[in-house]
Amino acid sequence: MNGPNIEKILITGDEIQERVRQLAQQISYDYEGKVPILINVLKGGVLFLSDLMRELRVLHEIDFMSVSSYNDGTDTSGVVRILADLSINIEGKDVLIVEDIVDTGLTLDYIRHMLLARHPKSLRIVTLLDKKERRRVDVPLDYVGFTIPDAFVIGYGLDYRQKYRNLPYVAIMRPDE
Ligand code: PRP
Ligand code: 7HP
Repeated sequence: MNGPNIEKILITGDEIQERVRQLAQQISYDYEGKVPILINVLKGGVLFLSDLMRELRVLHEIDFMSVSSYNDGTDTSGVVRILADLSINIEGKDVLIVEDIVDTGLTLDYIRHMLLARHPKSLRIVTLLDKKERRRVDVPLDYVGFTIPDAFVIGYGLDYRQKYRNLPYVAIMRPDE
């Protein structure tokens, strides 16, 4: 198997697991007595969701949406496509969107408005990675794992041309890859 062309490991697997535990602790505290619906944005967010939910100490449900804005490369197309919608009604529910990364913010801004139109009781966002410098639309983030620099990253769910999602760490990819 050809390995990825990695410039450096930005966040180790241990650092991710520790931060996920801390986020889960905070979320469990904030949602005590509630049963939030965790909405996972496929495909990148799937590793983060599965680790996060195992650490949560509140009852919760999960559901999935599939969207895509990065066609096949390292830059956003700017057009968000809904590939698959939720399977449950979120009206009157406490909703927590679980994302792997917020980059330009275009994806999340689109999803957030779409979900708000369905009248959830509350809507919050947790993202593992926040690439702040690249933001084009302001999106309110309630829980952030790590703020990262403006570099293309792979691993822990994040892909380059659909590959490398399985890496247990987050790494910066060499630009010439
Ligand atoms: C990635 C990521 C976020 C989005 C962030 O999804 O999972 O949803 O890009 O970028 P933005 O803030 O610039 O909109 P992608 O479209 O690559 O799909 P994937 O999760 O299947 O990899
Ligand atoms: C999307 C995305 N996917 C993989 N790596 C990154 O750095 C990314 N930013 N936005």
